[in-house]
Amino acid sequence: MDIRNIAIIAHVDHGKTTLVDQLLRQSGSFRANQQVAERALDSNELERERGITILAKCTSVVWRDVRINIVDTPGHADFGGEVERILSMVDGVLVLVDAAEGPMPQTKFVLGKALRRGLKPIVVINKVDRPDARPGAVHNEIFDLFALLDASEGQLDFPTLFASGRDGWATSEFDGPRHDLAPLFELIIARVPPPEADPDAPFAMLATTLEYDPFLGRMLTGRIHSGVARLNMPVKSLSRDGRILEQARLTKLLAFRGLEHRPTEEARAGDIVAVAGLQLTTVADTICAPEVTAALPADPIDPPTLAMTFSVNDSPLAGRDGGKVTSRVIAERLHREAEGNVAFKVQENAARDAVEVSGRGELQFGVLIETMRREGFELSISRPRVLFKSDPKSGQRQEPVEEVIIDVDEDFAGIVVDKMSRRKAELQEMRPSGGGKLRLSFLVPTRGLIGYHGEFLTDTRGSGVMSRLFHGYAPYKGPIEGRRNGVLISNAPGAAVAYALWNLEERGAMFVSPGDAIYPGMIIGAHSRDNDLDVNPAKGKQLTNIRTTSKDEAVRLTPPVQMSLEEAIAYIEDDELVEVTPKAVRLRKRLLDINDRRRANRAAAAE
Ligand SMILES: Nc1nc2c(ncn2[C@@H]2O[C@H](COP(=O)(O)OP(=O)(O)OP(=O)(O)O)[C@@H](O)[C@H]2O)c(=O)[nH]1
Ligand SMILES: [Mg+2]
Repeated sequence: MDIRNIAIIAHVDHGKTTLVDQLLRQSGSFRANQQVAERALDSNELERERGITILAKCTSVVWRDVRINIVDTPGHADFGGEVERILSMVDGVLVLVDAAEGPMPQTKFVLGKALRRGLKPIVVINKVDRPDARPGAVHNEIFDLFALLDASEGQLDFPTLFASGRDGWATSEFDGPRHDLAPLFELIIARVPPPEADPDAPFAMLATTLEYDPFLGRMLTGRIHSGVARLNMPVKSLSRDGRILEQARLTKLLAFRGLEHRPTEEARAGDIVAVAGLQLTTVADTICAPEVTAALPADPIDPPTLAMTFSVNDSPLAGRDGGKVTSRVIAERLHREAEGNVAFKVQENAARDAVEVSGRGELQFGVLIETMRREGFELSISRPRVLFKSDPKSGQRQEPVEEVIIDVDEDFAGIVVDKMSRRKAELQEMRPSGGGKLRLSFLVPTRGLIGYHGEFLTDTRGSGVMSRLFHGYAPYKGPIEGRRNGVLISNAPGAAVAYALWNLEERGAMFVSPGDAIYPGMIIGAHSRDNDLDVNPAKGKQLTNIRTTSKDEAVRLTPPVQMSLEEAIAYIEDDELVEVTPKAVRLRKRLLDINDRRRANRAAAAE
């Protein structure tokens, strides 16, 4: 059968997974009565909850006797390291751009990678149904972006479709007929070249993504570069530098058919398949017949930019919710994660009571921690640290820098520019983006962005949109001020009392509600001043002989600040920790004892 391999790339939320739903549906990949969830490919629990794609996934549809393998990619920059490798297994890309938002940082990033690989993209201006769509202007912006990214003549001549992935239509003229996605299927078959692959050479494929299947174990997905893969055939694997990693058999061979992974006996060069049976092989390694000697060329995996320490939960409330609490089970779990997820590196400290995990972004860490707490783990998490590099020539210290694009109402631009420049951001561009909004672009050290997102939402009353993307390494920019407020620290154990919280409200915003468990050293609120304050949130009203009316005792409390896991991690300072259990996320001082903290502060002041 004729084959086409394509990837769908775009900025986060521009509608990739929704479009795949419709491609599956309109190609007749579902049975007539099959119940299919919306964004069917976002199949894992956290993907469904958060409405984002975390792992790239493969599917395939048949259109007029041509099999089209489709790879849906994550749009969020934290998971974007995968996209580059995925482009190595396809011969064409659909670049989706939201008809209202236009090209965004991740569009530029993934498009740049696709153009450099020599792929000729098909542009889909998506969500044309949006009332604020501006397809004409967006089309021009996309052309400018291609030019900016040094597209070749052939690439600049890109075909464009106007579409609503959600409503299931695409058309080559903006005012053309809005029937179905046939124009998109036709364009894919006409414009994407069939894979160039030699079925007569020995078998070789590059492992491109890795997943754990509860039944089959380690599953490696890739495009068969040459030859034929057969069930149970003996294979070996080679690392990028050509070392032999292991010898094994292909105990499972799976083809992607709609939403299913279908076992198959044989697959030929050019097709995308998943294989099982290898234990040590990972992404960017070559799986091949025993007689092959050279590894296939592969891009190195992006280095991590952020690190966090995971340690045992040693708060007084430890062990109440979770069954998995010891440093040994935590370390084992993290090692397993790093085996299956190439974006993470894991290292135990010398004392073996904490594990340093390095990765790429706060969201990526958030997803890992959330997964672990659902599995019953309790953890203490430190503030993320940026990983520095030293310039090989000058030995100068370098730090990761990100490109940040912010859309805000004009009224909020001042405060955003002010806050960003305090975080050592450089304003690159400021221009109107329609509807009284401004689009600001900055280059800013990753260090400066930790913890900014929550503040940004408050400053712009929730109306601002911010997106960020790894830009590169630049010379260290000097110290950046941290959180400006101190915190309110409990000096009592027990449970928070409404009356006490009501009295504390004038000191700052609370993080706890009446009845919540507290302990000495736990952070229960933000202080409105810059110093930390020890307070007693458990202190009730003095009872007197004369009973007051019950009305008098019912205090009205401002609802507490509810932080998500990621917000909590971004909020804390170096001398603080986030306590994570299956049921709770609490903030605490690293040193719980007030005297220990005083001593540490004195020592720090003396230095
Ligand atoms: N108006 C409109 N909304 C759409 C369309 N396609 C998708 N959406 C909405 O846009 C949101 C994001 O859609 P997804 O398909 O998850 O986007 P995605 O590009 O896969 O997102 P990530 O994988 O997280 O990068 C959802 O709320 C969709 O309902 C469309 O054609 N029109
Ligand atoms: Mg998606």
